This record gives sequence, C-alpha cells and structure tokens, in this order.
Amino acid sequence: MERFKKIWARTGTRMGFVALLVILFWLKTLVAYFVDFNLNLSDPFQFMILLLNPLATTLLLFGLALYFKRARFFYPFLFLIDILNTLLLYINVIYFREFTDFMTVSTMLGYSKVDQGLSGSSLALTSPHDVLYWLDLVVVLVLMATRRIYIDPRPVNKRVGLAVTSLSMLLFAGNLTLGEMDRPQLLTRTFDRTYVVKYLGLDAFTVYDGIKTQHTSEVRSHAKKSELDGILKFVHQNYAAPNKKLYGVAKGKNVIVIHLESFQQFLLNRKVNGQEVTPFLNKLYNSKSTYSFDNFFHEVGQGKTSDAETMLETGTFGLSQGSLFTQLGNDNTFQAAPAIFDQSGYTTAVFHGNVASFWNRSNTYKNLGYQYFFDASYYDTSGDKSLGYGLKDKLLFNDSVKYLQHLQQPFYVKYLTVTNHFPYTLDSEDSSFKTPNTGDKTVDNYFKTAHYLDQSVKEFYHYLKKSGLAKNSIIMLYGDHYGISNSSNKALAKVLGVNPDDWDDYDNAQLQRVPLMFNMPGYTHGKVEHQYGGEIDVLPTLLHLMGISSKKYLQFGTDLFSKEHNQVVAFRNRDWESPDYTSVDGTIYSNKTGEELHPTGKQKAAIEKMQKHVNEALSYSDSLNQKNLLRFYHPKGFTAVDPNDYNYADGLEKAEKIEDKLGLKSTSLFSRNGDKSTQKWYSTDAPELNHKETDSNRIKITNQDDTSGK
Ligand code: GP9
Ligand code: MN
Repeated sequence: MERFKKIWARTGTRMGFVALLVILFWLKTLVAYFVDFNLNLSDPFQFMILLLNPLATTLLLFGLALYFKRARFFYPFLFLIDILNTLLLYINVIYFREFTDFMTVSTMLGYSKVDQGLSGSSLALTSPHDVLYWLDLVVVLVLMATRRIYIDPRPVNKRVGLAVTSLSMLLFAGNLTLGEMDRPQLLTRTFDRTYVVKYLGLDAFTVYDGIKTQHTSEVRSHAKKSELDGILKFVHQNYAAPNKKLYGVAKGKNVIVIHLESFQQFLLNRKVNGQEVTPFLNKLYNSKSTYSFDNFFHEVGQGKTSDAETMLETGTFGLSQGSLFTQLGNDNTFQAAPAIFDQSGYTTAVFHGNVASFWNRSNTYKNLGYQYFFDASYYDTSGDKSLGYGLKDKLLFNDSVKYLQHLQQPFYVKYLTVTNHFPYTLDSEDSSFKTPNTGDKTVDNYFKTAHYLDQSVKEFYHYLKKSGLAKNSIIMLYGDHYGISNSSNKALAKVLGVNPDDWDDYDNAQLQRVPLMFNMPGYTHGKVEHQYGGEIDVLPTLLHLMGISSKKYLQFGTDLFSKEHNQVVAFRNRDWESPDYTSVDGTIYSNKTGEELHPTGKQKAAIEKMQKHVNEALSYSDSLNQKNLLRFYHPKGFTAVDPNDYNYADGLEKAEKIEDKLGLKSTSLFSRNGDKSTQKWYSTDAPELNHKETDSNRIKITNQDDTSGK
C-alpha cells in the first residue's frame, strides 16, 4: 500500500502524469486490438510486437506536452492530444465493425460526403464496452478536480522533453525493425492495412497513409499520355470476343438494372423455418427467360456499393483504399455505360431513395454521363416511409413510376435499393417473415429484409408486365456485396447447415458469391450458367447482349458468355477465385476438397500465372484511374462527357418538355398510353401508403445542404 502511494504521488509531477496517461492510452489500445480488431496473429513474436507497438507513438505525441512551461498550457495540450488520439482509435473501432478494415485518410476526408447515411448504422455499431475508450479521461479529470492528482506548476527541463522525444523515436525504430524482421517490405506492400496496424500501430498507420494520399495527388498531376501504353497492351491482350449466339439478343430494348443491396447468393433457393426467403427472385433465377450465374462474385473494396457501381458502369475496379466515387468522382474522365448508352440513343437515369450526396453520387454521375438522377428529394421520405439509408424499397419502386413513365424509350435505368442494408432493421408492419434464431440479430434480420426486397421486386415486375414494359426490356439484377460480414459467418453457418466449428477462410471466400441475372421476358433459352466471373465482367457482357461492341473501351473484365472469358476473379486485396482454386492471403485452397493445397510444379505455374493476372489487372486499373489517364484516350466515335451538361434538378419537368417537343414521336410510356398516367397499374401492399403516421425520431434524410448537385 505504502509503495502504491509512493508511486501514485508521482502523478503529481509532470513526468509522472504523462506516464499515467500514456499507460492508460496504451491499455485502451490493447482493448481495441484484442476485442474489436481482428488482426490475425500467427505467432508469439507478432503478439509481442502488438503489445509494444502503441507505446512509441503515444509517448512521442503525449511527450510533446513536456515542452510547455506553464501548467495552463501543459495540461490542456496533453488532454487535447489524448482526446484526439482516442477519437482516432474509436472511429476506427466503429469503422472496423462494419468494414473489417481501418479507416484511411481519404476515407476520413471524404467522410463528410457520406456520414449522413452512415449515421444510422454507426449507432447500431456501438457496443457496451465502448465506455472503456472514454472512461480513463473522465476518471483522471475527476481525480484532478478532487485533488487526488495534483497539478504540478514546475516545468521540466527542456532536455527532459528532448530525451523523451528521442527515446520514443528510438523505440519506434526498434518497433519498425522488429516488424520488418517478421514481415519484410512492410511499408512497400501497400495493399494490406492490417499489417501496418499490427506491426506499427494506428497512429503510425494514419500518418503513413496520409503521406501516401498526398503522394497520389502529386502522381496524378504529373501523369503523361505514354503511361497508357502498358494498359492498352494489357486490355487488348485480355479482350474476349463476343459469343455470336448472344451478341445483340437484347438490341434496342430498355435496360432496367436492379441493384439488390447487400444481397448474397445463398439467399436464393433457401428456406427458413420452411418458408422461402425470396420466392419471386427464385422464380426469376430458375426461369427460362433468364441467364443466371451461380459462380459470380462481388469484388468490392471499402467503397462497397459505390465500388460495385464503379465496376458495373466503367468496367474498371474500385480503388484499393476508400471509394473511387468520393475520391476521384468529382473530376475523373470516364467512358462509362451511361454515356455509351446515351450515345446509342438511350435515355439514362438512376432511381435511389437516399440523398444525392451519399458516395458523392451527385457529382460522379455527371462524369459518368447520367442524364437524370431521381434521388431522395424526388420522393416523400417522411415519417415511417424511410429508414437509415432512405426510402423503403416498395415505395421507391412505386414512387419512381411517375418519373419513369415520362422517360423516352429506349432507356437505361438503374434502381439502387436500400432496405436490405445493415443493420437490417425493418418496421414490424413491413414484414411478418419468421427469422431464424442464430443468436446473432444481424444474421436473423437479414433474412427478413431480404424477403422484403423480394416482395418489392415482385411488385415492380407486376407493373412492368401490366404496362407492357417487360417485353421491351432486359432486366439485369445483381447483388452488390456481402450482407453478412466474415465475423458473423459462424452464426450464419447454422442456417446453411454447416458446422460452425469447421468454418474457415475458404468458406468465407465462397460466401462472396452474389446473384447476377439477365432476365428477358419472353425469352426461352435462359439457364443457370456455371462459369466463374465477377462484377468487373458485367459491362462487356451487357454491352454485347445489347449488340454494342466493347472493343474500343478500356475495360478490365471480359464477356461472361465469351468462349475466351477469363474465369479468374480478382478481389480488391489481391486474393482470387478460379474454377479450381481459391487464394486467400497467399494460401491456396483446392475447390474440390476445400482443403489447403500445397501445389506441385505444374499447379504452381498455373497459380502464379493467375496471381500475376490479378496483380496486373488491379494495378493497371488503379493507374488508369489514379492518374486520370482516360483524359488522354479518345476512342473513335465516342464523345467525351462534359459534366456541366448535367443538372439533376427538375427532372420531371425536363422529361415532360422533351415529350412536348417530340409530340407524336415521343416514345415515353406516358405518351404511348395516350398521355395518361400508368400509375394505376402499380399495386403495392406497402402499409406506409395506407395510413398516416409521423415518427419524429426517425433519421431525417431530406438533405437541405446539398444544392451543389442541382
Ligand atoms: C446508400 C447505399 C449504401 O446510398 O448505396 O451503400 P453501402 O453502405 O452499401 O456502400
Ligand atoms: Mn451496398
């Protein structure tokens, strides 16, 4: 006891106080490391580095306070540093729970553009033990106020400050050496953030990442046209000629893209408690009018939905960090689907129940060449009509009709659904689906919102049929990415009928399958296709079905129907899938056995070739986008997009003006229906339309601030 008192008395000195805060911060970092982050420790050496790594940077930062002479600067500065550092730690904890990754500087900088939509789920991502991240600061302040910790008016000698700074730098050098010993080229292998945090800690990662971000913006301004050469060569070598049988089967038809939010393949043809989860989509999936895929994978990174959009619209990959939409969408040059369709005589539009600023869509869509963007401001999102990410899906489809019917045909339109999104909450009046009981609420409710999405699509299809649109359209449906993150897959295993104890990385990789369907009502040759492919392959596939050649464009995937289609699926972290092998973190699994494979000579060569292809595809795509090289590329017959031509305000008025101007030549559904609304053909059982209810606690998603996109 005496001894403790003696040590405690040291907190009344400046050095002792700094030491106290450093230790407390160290402890809470360890809480994050061991409770919240999943850092995949493989040996005791890594464990030791992990224990030590918060010390150097914390001491360096907190030690800076020692340079202040006056107590009234020393103490507030120290607290400020502590609070900022805690905040950095805490937002990473929250971020990790959803993305299983750390937050990059660019994500942080672009965050203001997406935080409105994220705020809904951020709350759901908190956990009771989060108190630990802030408790120490409160306790120390109370101890100071009650004079159990004394304020020391005596400044320390300047040399002491210098000594602490030098010591912490030395510690950091030691830390870096240990890290390099265990993982050579730690800082040059830029694609895995977990490594940097594991070996050097979160502060060091953030600084390192900030420097890289700065570097990228410089790289871009110095880029030269000749840097296209390697990319052109790669893309041309990789090009797969269309399948003659299918080229142009949907020529001239409307294209309706339905983005099934967070929808994984395992939901299809699945029953829970004896009830089909997605009966309507199952019918579509198995229909003769549909080409469906059962080995199709999402390939998104941190940009989630926006990465899926990037791949499907541009045929290039999302970025290795953050979202391409938020980072480059403001001013990058694209040769993307909306512009290609536009220049083939199509009207182009997006329907989405969230605010236009989310994922920086309002700006990016202009560079992609979208003519219309019917975002949340076009619908009544009040009261119980919307949830965290915007208008409920049944309402989105129903409320879109008043705009859709005025668009000139043929059109290329995209519906971005939102209700089947983490944390999968839904009002009880919207669904009576009986969820499984896995003990994980997220997993259980996922089935309920997926069921709701299925019903929403069914209602929309009913309208497509009644209005006659169906027979003139090709409807493409796809799941954008996983809905259940790897950390919840063990709970999910029970529903899938697998023993959770046998669950491993191989199983996680297999679960990244998502649906892809090309449905052509009236068509009779459809079937379930088994070739392997990913989101990067969708654009050339779709263009070829429409009878539009993809040859002159710089796209990184290949037509799924082509005999030359490359079946290696690249994931954003350089893992990959192929019909025979699964590569996770450098470990190869055999798809036949699901077991780890120790490749023989011949296999080795094949595997190396696949890895090389994945590395090249990703890095050429990154180079193209990061350096904005498409500004130097002018495919024949393609007119460059000028974002200033687009303005997403008053979409309806614009479409009606065009109808008026075209008169009898107008091809909109409304004109074709004798200038009468087609809304009467829409029927929905959405309860929100049948009663009035206001709930002021709901997240308000109507965006007052965003006038930039209008
Ligand atoms: C929000 C929606 C969700 O507008 O697209 O995006 P996600 O969180 O899936 O990336
Ligand atoms: Mn999404």
